[in-house]
Amino acid sequence: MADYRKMWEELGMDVDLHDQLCAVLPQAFGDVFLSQENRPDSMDYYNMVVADIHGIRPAELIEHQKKGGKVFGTFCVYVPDEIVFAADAIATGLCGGSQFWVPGGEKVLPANTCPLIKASVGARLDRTCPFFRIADMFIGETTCDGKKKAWEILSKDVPLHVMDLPQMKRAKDIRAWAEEIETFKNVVEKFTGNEVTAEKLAESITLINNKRKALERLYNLRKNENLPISGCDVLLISQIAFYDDPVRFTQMTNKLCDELDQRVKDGVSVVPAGTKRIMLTGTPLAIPNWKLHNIVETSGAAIVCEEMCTGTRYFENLVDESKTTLEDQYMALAERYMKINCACFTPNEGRIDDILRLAREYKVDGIIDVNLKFCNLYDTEGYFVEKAMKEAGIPVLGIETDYTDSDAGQLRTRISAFIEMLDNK
Ligand code: BJ8
Repeated sequence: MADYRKMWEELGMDVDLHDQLCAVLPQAFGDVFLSQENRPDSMDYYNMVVADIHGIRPAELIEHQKKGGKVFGTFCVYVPDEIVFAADAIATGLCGGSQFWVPGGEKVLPANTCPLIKASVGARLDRTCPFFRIADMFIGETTCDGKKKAWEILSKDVPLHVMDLPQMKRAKDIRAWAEEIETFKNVVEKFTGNEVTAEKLAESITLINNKRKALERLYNLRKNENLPISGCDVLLISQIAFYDDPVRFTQMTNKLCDELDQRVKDGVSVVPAGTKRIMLTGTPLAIPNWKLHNIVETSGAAIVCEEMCTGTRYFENLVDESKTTLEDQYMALAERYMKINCACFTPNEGRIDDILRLAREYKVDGIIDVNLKFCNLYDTEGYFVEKAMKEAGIPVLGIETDYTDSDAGQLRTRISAFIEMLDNK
């Protein structure tokens, strides 16, 4: 890793504490990713991005700020990045996925808060993540109660705008979300001093759609019987999508897909024929949360799809590019974003339909429904997920986990038993 200490010091980070994180990440990355056999050559790009995760992209964001640009940090896939890029600003994901940040969050949040929220708050307050230092403004949203309260705490430390996400999907809720997107545009314009015109917004809609298309292309390749790429590698790419430069990310992901196309033609697979195909559903897996993928894929199965925000919920459905006025573009954005099926909505039957459809498309043998500890939304919705899968005859295993490694042994036992059951079916 290049030496970015000076940059981190200038960001006001706790560099000594941050060193502890830097000390463990390379080992974890090597264990999970570099130990895999027959990885596509094009994974080199993503390896490089992660190896310098707190260096390369933060340095680019700082360069952007030096030229007068702003950086917005987001925590949810409902927040439309298109608005940010249309104002010549940059959006970057901020969700924390490491146990390293959790104790910092627990200093101000109840212990029975989900680890994603605790890690995100801890990363900011402990000053151990450059992205959390660089972002000029954080954008929260009213998805779950834990996040709503966390925004109140974070807003004492950093400028923070909260988007009021409706919790139902009636026509009036979609209109309300379009209005909220307009309000967001006004906030972004004021903060950046840059006007968002219909032309600029059309450009950024295409920019983000292109990223979605590249991810969809990558996911479609996993539908092949011969699996050209592991679930671990696709998870890493999905995680990087949240903060990498969108143009470069799209190019590199399409380049990877070209290589995978060739693999499919040549009948190359990263797993032996007959390996059981698993889909994960549930709460997001923020970087560097690689625990479950690693366990599943070192227990004899392959992950072929993630019905998650670090997965299909991030890229499915495009924004209509044909609109030429801001009013129509807000509505087109609202319609696309309200097709995401997060458990914070009620009812949320669309998510069950998605899971059933994805299970068919990706020819999955079984589903693991994942819940981050203390997420009531996805935990409760697990009831419907399990019921629907049982009715459809798809084996399902429900698990709850956090960011610690303390349950890794137990998870491995349960997941191995599940895979064995699939093997014997
Ligand atoms: S669209 S899943 S990114 S809200 S896991 S913090 S819900 S208690 S992350 Fe999410 Fe947007 Fe929904 Fe996706 Fe709360 Fe649950 Fe924690 Fe969650």
